[in-house]
Amino acid sequence: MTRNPRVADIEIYTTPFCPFCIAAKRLLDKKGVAYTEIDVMMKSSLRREMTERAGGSRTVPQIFVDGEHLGDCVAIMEMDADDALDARLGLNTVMDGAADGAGDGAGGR
Ligand SMILES: N[C@@H](CCC(=O)N[C@@H](CS)C(=O)NCC(=O)O)C(=O)O
Repeated sequence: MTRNPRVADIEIYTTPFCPFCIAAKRLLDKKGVAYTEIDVMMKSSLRREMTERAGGSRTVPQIFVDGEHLGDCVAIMEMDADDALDARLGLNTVMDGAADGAGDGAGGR
């Protein structure tokens, strides 16, 4: 599901029937970013790993970008509401050719 190969390395720890996980994944899908899902349902070692990496947070989902803890579902939704999520996901890079003058400059002086 690599739709944007330039975005950061994103990991999300989940369990299968968790509505917050579904909502978080839906938001990441909407952003068009690829992510690695780590199902901790039957794996206490992975749940422990998640909690350690997330600074003690025990609930799922927990989302990481380039190895750094981003937060839980509500956290990424709040970041998105503040227009801060795209940059954290590596989506604010200038697209090749996309910024070529179409709007700027036409009526410059
Ligand atoms: N505020 C959290 C709530 C997450 C939450 O409550 N997750 C539930 C599953 S939907 C959970 O992890 N419950 C404890 C557990 O499953 O051990 C968020 O936004 O992600």
